[in-house]
Amino acid sequence: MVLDRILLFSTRAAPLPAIPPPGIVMQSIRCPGTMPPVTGPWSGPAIFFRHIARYHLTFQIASYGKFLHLPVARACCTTAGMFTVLQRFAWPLFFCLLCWATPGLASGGGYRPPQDTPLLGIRILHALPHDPLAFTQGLCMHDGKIYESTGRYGESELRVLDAASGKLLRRRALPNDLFGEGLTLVGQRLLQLTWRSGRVLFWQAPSLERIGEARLPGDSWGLAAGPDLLYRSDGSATLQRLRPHDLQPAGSLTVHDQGHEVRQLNELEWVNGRLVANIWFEDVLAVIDPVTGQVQAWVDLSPLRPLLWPDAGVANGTAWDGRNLYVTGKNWNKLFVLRIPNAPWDP
Ligand SMILES: [Ca+2]
Repeated sequence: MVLDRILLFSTRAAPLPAIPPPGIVMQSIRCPGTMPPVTGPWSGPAIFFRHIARYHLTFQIASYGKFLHLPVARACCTTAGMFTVLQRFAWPLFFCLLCWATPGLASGGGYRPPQDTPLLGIRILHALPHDPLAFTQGLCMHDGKIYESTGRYGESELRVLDAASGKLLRRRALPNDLFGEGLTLVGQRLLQLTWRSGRVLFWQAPSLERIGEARLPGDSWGLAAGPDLLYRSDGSATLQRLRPHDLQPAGSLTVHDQGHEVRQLNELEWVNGRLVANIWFEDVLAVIDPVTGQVQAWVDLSPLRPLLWPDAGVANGTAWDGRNLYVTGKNWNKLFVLRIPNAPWDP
């Protein structure tokens, strides 16, 4: 999450392609041999380098394309201007050089779905507007409303949106020392995690009246409510089960796919007896068996990326209304309503 803050440079919005008509299933093609799962001691650096490379090469450098002409040339004519330009481009240039110097890491890093696990396409029903300033950390739905938790110190909020229009209905600011994270509903009570403060905030839905809080030690990323238990992610491959009435631990669930642990589990959603998880920095959703931890399928969100503005961050935010999947991300300008053909949660 800290990395996101470093990476979110201000860039200019570019024209976006139109949303395709609802009937079209969008699915990328697997490239055999190019998607190995990364394990072992190099997996951490590999993931890190690839994420950096993806951000800067795909978005930042592309976004700066127009900027690289006259303004830069003029700025480079003075020492102060040169310093400003170098300062602005230092991180992209540094990481580009690093990735070019270590092609194995840059191209082979990160988790890739094994070939035997289904990779599902998406059908976009429609797209709602979404506040591009919302650093989305949690999303859930109830009774025609979308509840959203946003992060960052000094900017974290709890929001309620109209599910039909995406319009912001109400918002509550968190104290400046709290970083909003995962969000779920238990009855009419909203539970909002905070990142490293060990505090869970309770709110009444839909009024967003603050009704209390509880302690919950450790890193908190995502939160979902199953019929009997809550599931909390902390960025590892292991989800913690919690009792919903007192948030006491009730075991854990390690998520794996074809023998490989699936790390960076982030925002969560309970969908018809399955857990659906965002993976930090990946445009996929993992569909997880909540008993065994096995990934039953992956949902490919990469077709959404070209429909977003250039500053859109990672996919993070999944909610289920009983029929459709609502998907957004950090600083996304859209909230998509999706159907997933052949999903494991279908009857
Ligand atoms: Ca969710």
